[in-house]
Amino acid sequence: MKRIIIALLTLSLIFGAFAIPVSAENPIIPSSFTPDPAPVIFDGVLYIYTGEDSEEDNGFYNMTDWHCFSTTDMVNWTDHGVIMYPEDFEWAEPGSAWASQCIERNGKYYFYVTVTTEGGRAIAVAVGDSPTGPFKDALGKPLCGPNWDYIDPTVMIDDDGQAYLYFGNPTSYYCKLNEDMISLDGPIMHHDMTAEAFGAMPGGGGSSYVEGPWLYKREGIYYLVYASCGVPEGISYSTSDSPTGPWKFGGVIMEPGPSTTIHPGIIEYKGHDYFFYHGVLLPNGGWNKRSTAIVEFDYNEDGSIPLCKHSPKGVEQLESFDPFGVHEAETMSGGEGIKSVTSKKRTYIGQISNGDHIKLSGVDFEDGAKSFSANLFATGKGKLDIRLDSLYGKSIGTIEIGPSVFGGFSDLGTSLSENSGVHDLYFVFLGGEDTEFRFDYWEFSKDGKFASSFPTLPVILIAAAVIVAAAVIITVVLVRKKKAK
Ligand code: FUB
Repeated sequence: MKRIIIALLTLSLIFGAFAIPVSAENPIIPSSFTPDPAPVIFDGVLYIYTGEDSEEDNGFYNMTDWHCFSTTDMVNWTDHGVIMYPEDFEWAEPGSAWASQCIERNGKYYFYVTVTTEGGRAIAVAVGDSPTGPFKDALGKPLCGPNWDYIDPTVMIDDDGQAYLYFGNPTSYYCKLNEDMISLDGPIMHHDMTAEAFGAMPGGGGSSYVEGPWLYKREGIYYLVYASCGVPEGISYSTSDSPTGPWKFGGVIMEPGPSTTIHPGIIEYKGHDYFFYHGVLLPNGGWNKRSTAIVEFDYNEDGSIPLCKHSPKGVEQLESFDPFGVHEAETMSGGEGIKSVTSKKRTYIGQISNGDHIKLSGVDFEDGAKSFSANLFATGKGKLDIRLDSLYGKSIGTIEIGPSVFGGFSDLGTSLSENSGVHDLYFVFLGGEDTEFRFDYWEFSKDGKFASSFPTLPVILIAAAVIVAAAVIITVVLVRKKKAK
């Protein structure tokens, strides 16, 4: 497949643009595996918190860290990088970054996570001053647990200010939180796991509740959405007129199938209702390599939730994307062959090779951008081609990159040809077989100014040769002068 893409890219460079439809919008994040999505709105921005399934298989769920992503248009998402590792809880095991959720109270952000520790799993809580952290372990010990049932926290603050924490597999546990959000107000309770409350497990065997609870309130009704139906999991929901139940089974929202597990989150954003879950659609995806997807739905008049269909199509873009000003390369609606990397210094897109690309949807260039600057690194010679409307579409500018020196990123730029209006935007990387590109941030500008190029290896070698030659000439002249005296 990669060879065909590279051949088509080369043809489009030689013969000009042609349109071949590419990339569905599900899964929404192409640059890492993103299981267990938890959607939350802070200051008008929609964030999701996810785990990260490691490429290194350990035969189970090897989940190295938690990521945070944000959007304002539902299609272009910015990856804020790794926001925490299980190791940030000194008492927790590496690789145990299971499901999470973040909530704000009194200006602080409380990040509830599942980790494994001695004796079982546990719900931990960390605190930060922003939705993207940094977060710090609030307690130095579990908030709940250890207990092998204690996974998948979901938190809700009710209209009267009382906060509730739900979690659990295969039992639904709940407790009240104190206003400090890091201590329990009373004991941990659990529900009677009946078919009336949570539906009947297909084939018998009690209630269909499995795990992954998601608690919220809408128009006076409390909803508990959860993974159900056994393995593979589906998603069901129950309703109540109280945040602690008793719950009444409402129905199935998604039939079992898209993945072995399928972790739910529901939220209303800008007048639309969205159901978040994870499937296995990313290349190399699988039961423990999962990625977030979204379906839009409408509640029925009585508040019931319809059956949603798993689909690669994704959701509609809510507003166009403004490309002016500095943007992270980790902002995208699609892409291929790329990997989000969080180092000590920065989060960037790495592991990019010949033929790989990043896509942004519905980008509004208004009257047109005159220039483009990007912060890039390449291990060999290559280029970044900026294309419109299709992966094989019109090129509006090209930046020659690398080889970069001393492992450093360089600010590079180019002027652009006509690009006014709204377009899908593709950053396409072309280079040698072994060249690796890294991409940190970019900027379109209306004034035609672009960042100047940091000297690449050949330029540095030429500069060094000139300096050495000048030193030799000066020395020779001085020696001759001395002799002449
Ligand atoms: O991702 C690890 C576990 O798988 C989660 O905690 C569950 O909800 C299921 O998605």
